Amino acid sequence: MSEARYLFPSDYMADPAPHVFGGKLYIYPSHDRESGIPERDNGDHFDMVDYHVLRMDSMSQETAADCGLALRISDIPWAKRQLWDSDVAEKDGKYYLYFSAKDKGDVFRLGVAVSDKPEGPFIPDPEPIPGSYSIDPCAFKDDDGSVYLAFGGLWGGQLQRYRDNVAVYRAAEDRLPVNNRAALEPLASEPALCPKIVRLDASLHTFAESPRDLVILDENGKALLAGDHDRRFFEASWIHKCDGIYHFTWSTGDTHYICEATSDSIYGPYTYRRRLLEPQVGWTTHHGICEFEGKWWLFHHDSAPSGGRTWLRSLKVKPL
Ligand code: FUB
Repeated sequence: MSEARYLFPSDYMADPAPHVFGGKLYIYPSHDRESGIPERDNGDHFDMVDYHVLRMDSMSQETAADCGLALRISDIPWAKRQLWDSDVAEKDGKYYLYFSAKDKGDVFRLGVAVSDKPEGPFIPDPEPIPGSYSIDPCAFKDDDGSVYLAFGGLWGGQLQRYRDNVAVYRAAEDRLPVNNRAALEPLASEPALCPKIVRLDASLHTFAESPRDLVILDENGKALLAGDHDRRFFEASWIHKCDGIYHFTWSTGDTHYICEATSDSIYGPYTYRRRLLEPQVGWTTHHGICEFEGKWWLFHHDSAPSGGRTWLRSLKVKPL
């Protein structure tokens, strides 16, 4: 793969979700900022308060254009803090922004906000999506028009609290030291926690079913184990489809890789294939993949321009 280049040097943006709408490439990033909050495993230092949407009319453009403010946390009635990763799906000329934020009880939920334009501004629903939890929604629209969300993230993203969509370890987590969230992952010899996948109903405002496990198998057809830190899911779900095959890609978190698995069914099981991206400067590795102008592109971020401050990240892109 050739070298990545920075896409938006004038501000700190991360977690890129790229999509082509009306022949232009839109990027839905998190908008990093300096909050002064100390760095710790529950992710408090990622304290973002708004979203901007970026646009590329062509990949030959040197930098992405800022389409302006798309949504502020103060306009979301249910949200208290931490606007994390987001993604967008289009249906019938409307654009649905799915985002993660902590509610008034400090629990991560997924929200939806709607606009008539890909760049927003987006109007949020007054409540989070019923039954939603954790972080990092990836919105995938299949060929038949059905829209799915893949989501979930460990530690700061709180997925380790949940089993079968229920927060069984909420109280246990509150009793743990803040830098020991990993204690609620399954034992190393047990199957790893899975990302979740759910189909949205026709309104695109609610789940049509209970979220299911998106299972990732190893080369022997066995579910990846929790101790397999170089491959097990941590956060940053992304789905793209190429030649009828679904590609699920994700971050391994504490080992900082982006990995890829494939399936012939949206729900999986997916089979582990390869590593797509090596660790970058900064703790988080998070990406999005999109076809534009006849090529596939890998968007991601690193913290090199901020001197390694892991909560101040800069967008990058390279051809796949
Ligand atoms: O941007 C905040 C969080 O950092 C994201 O939700 C995670 O995927 C990680 O990139």
